[in-house]
Amino acid sequence: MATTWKDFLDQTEKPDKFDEKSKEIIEFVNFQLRSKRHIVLVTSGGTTVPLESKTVRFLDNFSVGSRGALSTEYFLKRGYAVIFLTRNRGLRPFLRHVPKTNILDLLTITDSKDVKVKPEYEQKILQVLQTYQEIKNENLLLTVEFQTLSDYLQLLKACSVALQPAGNQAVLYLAAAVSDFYIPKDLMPEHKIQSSGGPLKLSLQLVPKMLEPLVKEWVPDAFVVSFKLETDKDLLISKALQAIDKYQHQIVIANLLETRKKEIFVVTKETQDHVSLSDADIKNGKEIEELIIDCLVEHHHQFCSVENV
Ligand code: 9Z3
Repeated sequence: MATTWKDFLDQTEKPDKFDEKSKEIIEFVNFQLRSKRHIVLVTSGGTTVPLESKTVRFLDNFSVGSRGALSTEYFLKRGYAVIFLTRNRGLRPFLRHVPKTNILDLLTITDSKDVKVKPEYEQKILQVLQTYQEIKNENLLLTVEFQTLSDYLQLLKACSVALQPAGNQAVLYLAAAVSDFYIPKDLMPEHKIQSSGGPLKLSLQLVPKMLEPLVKEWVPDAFVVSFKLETDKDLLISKALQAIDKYQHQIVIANLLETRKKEIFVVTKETQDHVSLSDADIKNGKEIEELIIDCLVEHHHQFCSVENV
């Protein structure tokens, strides 16, 4: 059973194509460093926790990856390059603006048997595609996928270590909803759990906190933003402050499950800022991630200027 982060990472398998993905991440970071860009790692979506080695069943959580996908777009708008570490079926930046979830509903076949976007969607698709292609042509967005908790943590370490040379130009924006519990390999059944065994009792172990090595060892000079999610508003700020105190990173964004799309708190050691959308903002389609990123970019610039004095 893993009690430290090192044991956890040693005892869990690396995700598929890990070496290939790590190489891609390093190359992407080096490219951005040569172009003198700020780089942000955005983590997004929920991690799964397998119940069997040959996995039929797993535990999952509510996160759909909106926070990560929307924030990625606003970071790109502010000139940051983004490594988007996302759950494989999570919401994607840009794609989220495409009006239909089934791509086939967007298309039509012409008399000459060509495939075309239906006229009513042309304008919208053109707009989204133009922005997306500009981002891709300038190599500003790298998408890396995970599914399980261990995939996520192995890739989080790979991304963090790759960002080390970026020093204080790197931002880590840890919005993924990461499980606190897991079943270690040595306690996990190999095959599908049989219902003939009667009601299922699960015993889950605690996942070692990765924010600690991330801040202290993997990217010690970076600007680190973690998220604190609660359902009880009386716990929210105190838990955010505890996290800052324990891990000594720069910012915790505190949010409640039910109100996360319209209000958050930006918590630092010294300050607590309430950031929220007004009714008029909501009516006009404004997104809270735009306000979050504006606020963080300001904090990051200040962090870089203090560090560079
Ligand atoms: C968040 O709090 C994110 O804002 C949400 C976004 C997951 C609520 P959606 O993906 O939701 O847009 O549907 N992320 C962090 C959640 C988390 O696991 N935090 C840990 C904790 O609260 C600390 S790292 O203890």
